[in-house]
Amino acid sequence: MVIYGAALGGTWILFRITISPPPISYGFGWAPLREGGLWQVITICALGAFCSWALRQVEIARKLGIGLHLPAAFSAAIFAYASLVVIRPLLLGAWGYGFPYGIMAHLDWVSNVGYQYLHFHYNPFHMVAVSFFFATTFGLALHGGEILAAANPGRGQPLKYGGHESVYFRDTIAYSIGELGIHRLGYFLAINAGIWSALCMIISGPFWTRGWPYWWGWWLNIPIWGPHGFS
Ligand code: UQ2
Repeated sequence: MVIYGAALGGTWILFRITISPPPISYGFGWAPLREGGLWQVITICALGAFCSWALRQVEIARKLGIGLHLPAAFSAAIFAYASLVVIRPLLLGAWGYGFPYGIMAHLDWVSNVGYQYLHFHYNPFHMVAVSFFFATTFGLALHGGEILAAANPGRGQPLKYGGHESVYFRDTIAYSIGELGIHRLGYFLAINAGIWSALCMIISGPFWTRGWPYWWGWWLNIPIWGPHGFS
């Protein structure tokens, strides 16, 4: 269907191929295939595939007698996708609010929606999401570096392990979160990155329609600044 949609689109330049959702005027109705109908079918198939995949992960985890952490984490990613193409469009009144499928097209959508709210970095939930993304990459860099360091002690030297890893961090920053702890932390940080990303989009439009910088008016208007405030 993606290739069919690309064939209808008038370009085979990879970066320009676009499969757009229906115009807003279709509301929640079905659109003809070439006017967003393909996007609707592709979205249903994508969500069906992602959810089936999550259920398959549950099946395999149960077979192996292990926890359901992996499908639980994957569900955060599905939630982030669904928030853009189902939840937010449902709250706004039309499938046309979903993002278009295409390399430049989806980037343009992100840029346009960002400027619609003047400065998206003032969205407090976006701030939280970005902080979680940064913390995730920081944590994985620390953990990946630590594991590779312990696994590569130098030619002829014995392999190092958990004890050395904890001591390394106690010596450098006076704290080690532990072998299991770093994985719990990574799991927490990564899932929260997805969840807060989804939430920062769901609140943009359905619950806040002005520019995000104006949201911070509450801070300028609190009475501790005196009777005149910042105005
Ligand atoms: C750690 C530990 C590991 C690790 C890492 C740490 C032995 C092999 C990376 C250190 C992690 C810390 C101090 C938490 C950093 C905080 C954030 C928010 C990224 O202690 O135990 O196991 O890999």
